[in-house]
Amino acid sequence: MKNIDILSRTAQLARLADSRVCDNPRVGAVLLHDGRVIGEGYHQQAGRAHAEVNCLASVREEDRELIPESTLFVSLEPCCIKGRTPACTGLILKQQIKKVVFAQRDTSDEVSGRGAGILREAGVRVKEYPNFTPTAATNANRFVYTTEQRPFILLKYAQSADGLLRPRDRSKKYWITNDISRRLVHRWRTHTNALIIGARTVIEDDPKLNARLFPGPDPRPVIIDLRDRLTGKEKIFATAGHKPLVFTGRKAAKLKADTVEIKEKELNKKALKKILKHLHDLKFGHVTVEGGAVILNAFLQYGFWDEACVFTGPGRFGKGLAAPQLPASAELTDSQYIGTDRLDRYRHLPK
Ligand code: AOF
Ligand code: ZN
Repeated sequence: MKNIDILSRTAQLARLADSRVCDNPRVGAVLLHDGRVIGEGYHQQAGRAHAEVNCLASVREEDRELIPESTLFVSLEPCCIKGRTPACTGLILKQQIKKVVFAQRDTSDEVSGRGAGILREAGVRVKEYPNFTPTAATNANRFVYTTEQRPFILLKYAQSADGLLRPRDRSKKYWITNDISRRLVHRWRTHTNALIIGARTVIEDDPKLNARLFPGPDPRPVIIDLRDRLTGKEKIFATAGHKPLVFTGRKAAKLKADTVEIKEKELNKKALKKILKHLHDLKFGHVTVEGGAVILNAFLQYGFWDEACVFTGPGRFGKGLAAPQLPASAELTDSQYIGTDRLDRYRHLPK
């Protein structure tokens, strides 16, 4: 069996983790003995066991004596610090594992390269695959969180076949995407720490913003209301899984929400930076921006985004509000049909 095949499995395991990993990366681990997988695990929640710990704990009693003769595969460099949990390098040495294969290095300052160094110094054979793409994707939120000091930002919106976000006649009820696409969006919601939307979208669409169509944790609703439009009677204050967080211009807002005052009345670069800093400090590793157009365009204009998922439905509106235009720095990575909807995924190319 090739090393990259097992690393692919670690990436699959990593992807099982939902938003409870918060600011931590999603990590998967596999223990291989003589071509046979004897253990598997992934990191499920910040503050709880790391992937390596869960992987070793999964080994059956009769296989435990094989642990020192096995190779441990991890999607990320094993940590070497006592953070919220003990160092994985300590566990690897204690279990006398002699071979470790991992993909990318951890970008946390205290770990980067040091985890691998500690293992090598102790005589462990370590092989790294820094260019392995499936794990680069699962580590991306941690990379952005540590290097940019902000959460990983996913932009998500749906447009009509003629490129509009909504019809001109706002009184009409409309759906752009089908049931399966909507369920997929709810699954994504279990993988993100916050859903960011503008006050205008809250008032006009009155959304619930939870993950009701898929089992898993709800994201925190984050509303940008720099011009103080919310009244507090909107559905979101009663139905969301979590207390909303509102970035507002007023001093003492009477909303059933946590409020953070932002002095800028425009969603300019300074205001966005303050908002992102606050979300970083809340240990949100991944956030999703769902609209409307003003909010999406602001994140695009200032380059605060990492991935975009764009649904295009089969219907046409004729006249209405134009969907955002993605810049030349957006690279199409995947395109697929979900029934009659098309889903295009883009990544923001690094500068
Ligand atoms: C690993 N395996 O499964 C994960 C790692 O606060 P803690 O204890 O969760 O430690 C945080 C550090 O561990 C930080 O460097 C983060 O990137 C890394 N996450 N490391 O060996 C794992 N989730
Ligand atoms: Zn660890």
